[in-house]
Amino acid sequence: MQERLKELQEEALQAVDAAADLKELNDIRVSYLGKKGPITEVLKGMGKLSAEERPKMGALANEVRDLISAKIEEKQQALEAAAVEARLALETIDVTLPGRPVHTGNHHPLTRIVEEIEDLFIGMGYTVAEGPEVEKDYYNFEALNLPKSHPARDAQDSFYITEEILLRTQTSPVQARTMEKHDGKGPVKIICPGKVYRRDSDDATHSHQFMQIEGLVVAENIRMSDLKGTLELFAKKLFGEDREIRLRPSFFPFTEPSVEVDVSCFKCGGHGCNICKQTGWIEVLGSGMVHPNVLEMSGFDSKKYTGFAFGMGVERIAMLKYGIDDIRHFYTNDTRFLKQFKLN
Ligand code: 2U9
Repeated sequence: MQERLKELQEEALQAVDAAADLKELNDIRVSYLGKKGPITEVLKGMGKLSAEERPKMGALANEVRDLISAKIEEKQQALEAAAVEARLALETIDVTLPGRPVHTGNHHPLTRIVEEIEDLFIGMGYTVAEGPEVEKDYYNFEALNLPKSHPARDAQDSFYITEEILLRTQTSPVQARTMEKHDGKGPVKIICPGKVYRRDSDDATHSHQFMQIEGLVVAENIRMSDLKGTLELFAKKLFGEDREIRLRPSFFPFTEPSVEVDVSCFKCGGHGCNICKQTGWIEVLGSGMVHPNVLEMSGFDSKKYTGFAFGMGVERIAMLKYGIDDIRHFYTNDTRFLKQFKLN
């Protein structure tokens, strides 16, 4: 019996040693130490032993069982540690490998210009006002001193929904609506960015849809010098501190007097080059003192209040600033074009 126990011990320890994984090890535990295992089987024969030998054999059997059990435990820990090691090796991150680049988008060049101009005017105390793109003839034309028969309407032919409703040709109706809401009380100090529409043939410099930013200030004692100072600051901020502006007389139905505003050429500094067509000046916006008719139609007393207004095409500003040669680049969504306006 003693020999049989030693034999079993030897066999079990070898099996434990050879076990390749936790499942195999568990099978060994069940087969050697389980209730139907060979050790239990041997112990069943103890009845045949003398009273003297029985406790010795019992002690030996327990010793063998404990030894096998301890070896299994030891092996289990070793196998578990090896499994963790293997997993760690598999999941090792090579920190010296360059990371995968994350492709991020960027703002559209027109958005960039609009936000830059908005920030500039917000800094001067203006608020940003928006309004509908599908507009009433009244706000788009009538309230801006362009009655039905006015010849200047020809220059802004639009897409009509009905006789009285059209796609706005300028953002000026937003100013007219804002003034109306003010109930004849100043000050009004707003800029209005947005899309506008005109019946036009598209080419490198014309588009039937484009963006404008217009501004309006109405208060007591607003003078032409306020207009000039504001636009000079605008030109310097957008095109460089060394820029100067020049006002040329012009005509707009909604302003009187009206001026076109040129900025000294940012490329040649005013000496003459291909950008400024050898003149030293580049036209960037239109402006003027708000026509008394416009003030009155929107409920302001033109004897008490005066104001100035200005308007610019955002595409034109962006084309000048970034050297873009075709307005259609803005609308065709070619990522090779758009990516060039990524900051940093
Ligand atoms: C109100 C009163 C006056 C807005 C103005 C211009 C001059 C102007 C053009 C620039 C290029 C339009 O995009 S463009 O084709 N705009 O020259 N706009 S003054 O005057 C207003 C607007 C609203 C109530």
